[in-house]
Amino acid sequence: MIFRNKLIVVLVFFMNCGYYSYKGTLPVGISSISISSVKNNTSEYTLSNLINEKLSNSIIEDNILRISEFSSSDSNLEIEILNLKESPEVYSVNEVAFGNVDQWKMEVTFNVKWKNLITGDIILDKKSKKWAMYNTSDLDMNNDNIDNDLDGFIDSQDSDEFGAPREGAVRIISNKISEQIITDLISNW
Ligand SMILES: [Ca+2]
Ligand SMILES: [Ca+2]
Repeated sequence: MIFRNKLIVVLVFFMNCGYYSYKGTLPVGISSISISSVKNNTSEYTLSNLINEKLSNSIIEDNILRISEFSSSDSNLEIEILNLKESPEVYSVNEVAFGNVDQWKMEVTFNVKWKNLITGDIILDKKSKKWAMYNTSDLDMNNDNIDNDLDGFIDSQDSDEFGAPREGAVRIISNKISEQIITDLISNW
């Protein structure tokens, strides 16, 4: 019986730690967030939806903040996609001679502004960049010999690498942007 009580105490302790792990790093008085529709200055219109969907899901799943309407929220998040660049990344000697490029780098610059709606303070205003690699030969990302998200795992080793080249690059970048925003929200300032 004593053992069982101790076990319960230990369990409650760990459950509390888990629950408060994010809360402890959030700004004082902030428990909810509203997310404005993503402002997208690029012609890659799917970016907005992908980022919004992934970000909202992560905030809910990780129990970071309650998502609510702007009018009843402690804070507001504005995401602006500033630009998208695509540039040739890898040339082989022969291919340069023939003017071919077999890898492209897609790079998206975005800005995140997080505002405390109670005090009017800007908690975070940060510009970042995320990128992905894709092939020009229309191979599936799972079979292109490229580490598309630059995480050290290639093709079948990496569950994030699938789909048509450009489409996959947009998806990978959207995921990276969402992850970066989550990291920024729960980081100390
Ligand atoms: Ca990879
Ligand atoms: Ca790949």
